Amino acid sequence: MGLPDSLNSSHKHHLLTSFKHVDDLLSDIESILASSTSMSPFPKYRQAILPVQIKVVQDYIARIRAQMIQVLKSQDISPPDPQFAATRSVRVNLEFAEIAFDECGPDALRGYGPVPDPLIPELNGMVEEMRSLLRKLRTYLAQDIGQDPQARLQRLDGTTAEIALLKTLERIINERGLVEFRSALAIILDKLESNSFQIALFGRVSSGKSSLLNHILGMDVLPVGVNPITAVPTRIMHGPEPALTVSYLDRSTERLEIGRLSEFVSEQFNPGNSKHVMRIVVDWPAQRLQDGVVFVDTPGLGSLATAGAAETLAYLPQCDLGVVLVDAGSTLNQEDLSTLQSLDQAAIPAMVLLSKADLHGPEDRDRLMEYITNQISSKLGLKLAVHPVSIKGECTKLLDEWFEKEIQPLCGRHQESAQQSVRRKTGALCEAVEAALKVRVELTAKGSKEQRENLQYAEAHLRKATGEFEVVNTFCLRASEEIRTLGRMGLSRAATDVAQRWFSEGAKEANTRDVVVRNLVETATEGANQVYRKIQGLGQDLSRALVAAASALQVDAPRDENLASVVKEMPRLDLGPIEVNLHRGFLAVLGEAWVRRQVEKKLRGQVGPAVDEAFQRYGRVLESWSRRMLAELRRQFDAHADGYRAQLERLAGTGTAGPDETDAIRRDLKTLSRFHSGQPVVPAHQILDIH
Ligand SMILES: Nc1nc2c(ncn2[C@@H]2O[C@H](COP(=O)(O)OP(=O)(O)OP(=O)(O)O)[C@@H](O)[C@H]2O)c(=O)[nH]1
Ligand SMILES: [Mg+2]
Repeated sequence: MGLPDSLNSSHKHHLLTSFKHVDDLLSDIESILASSTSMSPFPKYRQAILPVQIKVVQDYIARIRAQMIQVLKSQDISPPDPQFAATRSVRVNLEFAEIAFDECGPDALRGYGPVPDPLIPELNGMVEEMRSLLRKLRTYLAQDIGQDPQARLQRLDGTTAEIALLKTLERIINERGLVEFRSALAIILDKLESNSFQIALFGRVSSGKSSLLNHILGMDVLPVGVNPITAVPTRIMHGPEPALTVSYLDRSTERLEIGRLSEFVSEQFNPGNSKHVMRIVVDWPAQRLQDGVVFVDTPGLGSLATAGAAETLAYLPQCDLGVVLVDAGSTLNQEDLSTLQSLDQAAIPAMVLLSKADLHGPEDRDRLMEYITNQISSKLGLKLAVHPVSIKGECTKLLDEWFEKEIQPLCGRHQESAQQSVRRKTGALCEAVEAALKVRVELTAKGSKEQRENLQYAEAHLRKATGEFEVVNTFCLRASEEIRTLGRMGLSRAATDVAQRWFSEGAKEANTRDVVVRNLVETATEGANQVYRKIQGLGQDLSRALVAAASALQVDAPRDENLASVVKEMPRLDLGPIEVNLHRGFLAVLGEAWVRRQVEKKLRGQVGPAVDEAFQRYGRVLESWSRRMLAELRRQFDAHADGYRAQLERLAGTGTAGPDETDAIRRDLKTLSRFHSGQPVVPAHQILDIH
C-alpha cells in the first residue's frame, strides 16, 4: 500500500491552527508597530523601532502572509469561516475608537503634561480627521442591508441606461477601496429610487424663499417673516390631502396636522433644530406638484444665517435644480456667489432669481440684472440667466411668467430631467473615479522613494492644516471675548489723544467727538484685525496644503485654490448715536496728566455705558462672523481635501499598486472609458466575470 499523496485532515488541521497562531502573532506585531508610531497619550511600548525598521518589518509580515496563503492553497486547505458578524464587531470597536481618539486631542493630552504648541494643530487635525472618518464609517455600517448599493442596484436593474455604468462604478469603488465616493453613489441611488425632480430654493436669510413657494403653490403654510425663519429644509410634494410628516434623528416618524408645521420648521419654535428633526415633508394637493416635482424650502444662508444653514449646505448636493434667490433690496454678494459655486461643483444646474423685484422700477431692475449676470460670469465663469420675480401686486405676473416659461416645461419633462440629472451625476462620479484610478497607475509607473516621500509630506501637510482650524477657532473666540472688554481701554486712549491735542495744537473742540470715535474704532479694529489676519492666514495655509496635495497626486489644483479670498466683509464697530461734550475751558491751565484723567472721567460718565455695550455687541458679532468664516473655509477645504486625503492615505500608506493590481486598474479604466466613448458596452454580468 503506497503512501497517500496528500496530507490527512489532522495534518491539515495542525497546519491551519499553527498558521492561524502565527497570523495572530503577526497581527500583534502590527499593533506593536502601530502603537510605537501612535499619538496616543498612553503608549504601550517604548519607541525602540525606527520608522525605516517598521517599514521593513511590515514588508516581511506581508511576505510571510503571502507565503502562508500559497502553502494553504497548494495543500488544498481552506481557512475556516469567520465566526463573528464583522459589522457588529467593527461598530463596537469604532465606538471605543471614537472615545479613544477624543482622548488623543491636545486638551486630553495636557492632563499628562504640557503639549508643545507647534504640535497642537497636528494633534487636533488627527482627532478631527479620525472622528470624521469614524463617523462616515459608522453611518455606512448603520445602513440596513437594503441600503447596500449592490442590492439596491440589483433592484433597479432595467430602469435606466445608467445602471450598467453604476454597477461597474460600484464594483470598482468597492474593489479598490475608494470609500470617498460612496456617498456620491448613494445620492445617485436615492435619486433613482425616489424618481422625483427636486427643485430647491436657496438664498440668504429673508431673501423671500418661503414666500415665493407659498405663492407658487397657492398656500400659506410655510412660515415667513423678517428675522431668520426657516430652520430645517422642507420638502413639498404632491399628496391628495394637505399633510405633514416629520422624521427625527432619535425617535420614530410622525404624521401631523399641516397647521403644526411652524412648530418644527421655524427658528422661533425649533431653535437650532433642538427637536432633532431630520426631514420634513409637506403633502400638498397642487397641480404644479404633479409628475413627481418636489420643491424644497431651505434655511437661509449668509451673514445672518442660523444653524440651519449647515443643513442647507448638507442638503445641496441632493437637488436636481438649484434656484438661487438674490434679494433686489440688497443685491449680489460673496455668499450668493459661493452658493452658485457649490451648485456648480456638485454638477447641479442653477437658476438665479432677482426676488422682491417690486422694490425697483423696470429700469433699475434691468440694470441690477445685468450687473448680477456680469458678476456671476466674471467671478465664477458661469453663464446664468437672471429672472425677476415678486409676490407683490402687479409684479406677480413676472413670477408667473418665470414659472410658466422656465419651470413648467422642466416639470413636464421631469422624467427626462431626472434621468439627465442622474446621467450628469453618474458622469461626474465616473470622472472622479477614473481620476483616482489614473493617479494610482501613473504614480506606480514612476514610483520612486522621492515620490512616496512627497505623498507622505502632502498628507501630513493636510493633517496639519486641518488641525489649524481648532487653533484658529480658539484664538478667535478668545480675541472676540477680549474685544468685548476693550471699551474702557478705548476711552482712556481717546482721553489721552484729546488731552494731547489740547496741549499741542490748541483747542479744536469741534473735533473732539471725531477724535473719540476714531480712537474707539481704532481700538476695536486693532483687535478685530488680529482675528481677520488669523483667519486669512488659515485660508492661505489651507490653500497651500491643497496645492501641495494636488501636486503630489499630480492632478490639477482646485480652480478656486485661494481659500483666503473666502474671508470677506469683516463687521465694523457700530457705536450708535453717541454724544460727546468736552470743553477745554479752564482745564488748560492744569497739567496734561491731570487733564487726561479729567477727560477720561467725563467721557466715562457721558458715553461709558454706551461704549461698553457697543464693544460687547461687537465682540459677539465678531465671534459669530469668525465662526461663519471658519465654517465656510472648512466646507470649501473639505470639498477638495476629503478626496485628496483618501488617495494620499492609500498611496502613501499601502504603497502604490503592485503589478497585478496595476493591470486590474488598467482594465477598470478601459471598461470605464468604453462607457463614455459610446462604444458598445460589455453587459454587466460579463464585466463582473472578467475578474
Ligand atoms: N417687497 C417684497 N417683499 C417680499 C417679497 N417676498 C418676500 N418678501 C418679504 O421678505 C421677508 C422674508 O420673506 P421669507 O419668505 O420669510 O424669506 P426666506 O428667504 O424664506 O427667509 P429665511 O427662511 O429666514 O431664510 C418677509 O417679510 C416677506 O414679506 C416680495 O416679492 N416683495
Ligand atoms: Mg424661509
